[in-house]
Amino acid sequence: MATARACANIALVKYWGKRDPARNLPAAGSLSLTLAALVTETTVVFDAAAAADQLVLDGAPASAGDLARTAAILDLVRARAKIATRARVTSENRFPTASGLASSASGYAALAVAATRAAGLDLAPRELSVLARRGSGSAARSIFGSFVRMRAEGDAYAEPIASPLAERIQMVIAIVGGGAPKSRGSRDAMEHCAATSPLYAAWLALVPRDLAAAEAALAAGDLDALGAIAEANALAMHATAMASRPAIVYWQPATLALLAEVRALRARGVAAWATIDAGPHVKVVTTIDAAVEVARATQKIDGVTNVMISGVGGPAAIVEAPR
Ligand code: 2P0
Repeated sequence: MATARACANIALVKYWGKRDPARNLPAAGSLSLTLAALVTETTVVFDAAAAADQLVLDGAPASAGDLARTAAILDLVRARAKIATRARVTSENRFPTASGLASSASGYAALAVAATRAAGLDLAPRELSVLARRGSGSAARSIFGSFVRMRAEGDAYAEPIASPLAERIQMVIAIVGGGAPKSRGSRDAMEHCAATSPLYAAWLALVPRDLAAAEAALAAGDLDALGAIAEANALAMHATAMASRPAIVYWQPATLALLAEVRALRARGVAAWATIDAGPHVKVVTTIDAAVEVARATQKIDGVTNVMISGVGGPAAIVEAPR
């Protein structure tokens, strides 16, 4: 058995589209920040007495879909370790309650680390990243801490990027509630965009340019440049989704109000740039110095139900059992 912990991540240059859905290979690269406040802890026990794989998520038996996706990762681990034993998996999201945030990135990263160790394997981080990617594209990035780039080529793995900005960047996460219908899952939405959005080709052409500019900003320690790219890239992803037929619109009124608030903060000289994933919530790139002011400003917006401040998270790791 083994237990592992992994942090979620938020993309600054988004992953939106696959070149091979069967092997879950992304159509383009992406770039993210791993967040300390959003942690998943997963335990895997290979149990000779178990007749089938089992998954308990946040204390309750998982859906058939989640179990099948987890069993697919366990199958890859078993093939590599040359074992046939079934596993009992328990996974807990240590996210603030009702955060409304997806946990597949931290979840599959923690699963990859715990399952390989429990099977007696000792994989390099890059191999763990490839394995986590089979569960969820964004999970490949959660193997690493701080700033991470995902490579689309070949086996599609992630790797860390050093930047002086890791010392001062923070993220404010504004959760938009208000009884909105559940967002369309990103896996299905990406496929729909690729098939129907007239902007999808332009999106794929844009990503390498945004990646190059974001990496230059990270190397130079230029938060203004990084923030501007992150906000523009997220808006381009959402424009692509909105142009799909029928449209995919993740935004709620509070999402737009948050975008306006972030622009107003910036106009006052506050370091703040918005990014939005496959849902209505807004994540604000900011600094340690400005985070509390940004959090206060976003908390006042109608429809915002919860606000968190997160620092930079570390890599996925085994949790050693107390002796
Ligand atoms: C991202 N998202 O880069 C983008 C931006 C959502 C919006 O990665 O199908 O759950 O499991 O590989 O990783 C969410 O997609 O997709 C995602 P799959 P995943 O963070």
